Amino acid sequence: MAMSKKLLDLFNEQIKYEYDSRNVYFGMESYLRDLSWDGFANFFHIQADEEMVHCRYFMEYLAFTGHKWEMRALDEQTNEYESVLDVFKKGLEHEKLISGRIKKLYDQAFEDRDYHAMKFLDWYIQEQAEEEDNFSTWINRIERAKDGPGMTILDQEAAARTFVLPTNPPVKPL
Ligand code: OFO
Repeated sequence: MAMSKKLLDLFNEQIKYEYDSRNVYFGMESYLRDLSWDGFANFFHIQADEEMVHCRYFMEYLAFTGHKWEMRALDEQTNEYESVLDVFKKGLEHEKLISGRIKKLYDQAFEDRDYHAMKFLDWYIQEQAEEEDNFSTWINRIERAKDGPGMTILDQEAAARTFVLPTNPPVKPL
């Protein structure tokens, strides 16, 4: 299945972005583990695992359409933050950046009239809306808890997050 050069390049760039996302969240986990916020740390551990799945779907889509994926150089990530709230705010910022990248991909697929790619990317459009909503909700709740005892309750809630493989993958697994 042919793909334009521009779209192929954006797909490969997205593999790097999703991999970088994993490392952004491992950096956040490291910061939170160091402060013994183990529940929040778990939240970001799971978030990092999900990023690997996002990354993998892009690889699988390329393989499925007869292309080789590339492994591009990753960016260095930090594990320094100011607070739990800061971590979640930076997480939301990061997700907004990724949403922008997905829209760029979609724009290119639209320009190419690559209907199959658009269908694949629909999954990510929905996923990014959910990611942004999830981070915004946690930010609101953490702001309400204001470093009081409510923070411990939120930490315990975050500890319960588990990794669940999506039941509706956008591409057939290899
Ligand atoms: Fe891959 O959604 Fe987050 O970054």
